Amino acid sequence: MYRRTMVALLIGSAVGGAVRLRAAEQPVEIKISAKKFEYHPDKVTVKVGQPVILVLTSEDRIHDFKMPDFGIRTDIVPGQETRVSLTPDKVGTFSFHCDVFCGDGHEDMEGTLVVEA
Ligand SMILES: [Cu+2]
Repeated sequence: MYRRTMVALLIGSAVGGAVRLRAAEQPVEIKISAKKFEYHPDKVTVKVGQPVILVLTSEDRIHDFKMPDFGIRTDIVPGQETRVSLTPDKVGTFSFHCDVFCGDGHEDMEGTLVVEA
């Protein structure tokens, strides 16, 4: 009984390790464009532990990308790509929003990052 449990644990950790290794090989690039007063896409889904590079652009003026749950805050300047590396280490739904006042709809400029197990 004890032995069987140990074998199951070993197999379980080997499989988990393989998945983690494969996920770590190649970051996934996710493009998000910003304009008054929205992000496109405004919902992004990723896997926990999967390295991600957010490629942020703006179509009109300076916006911002702030995601407090992951300690991210960066300006998004028109005409350039802003790249942010992120490896989500927790499952859940996390919001991001604009942190630079950009006009009357600024307060509604937000989106969500869904991190799946
Ligand atoms: Cu704004």
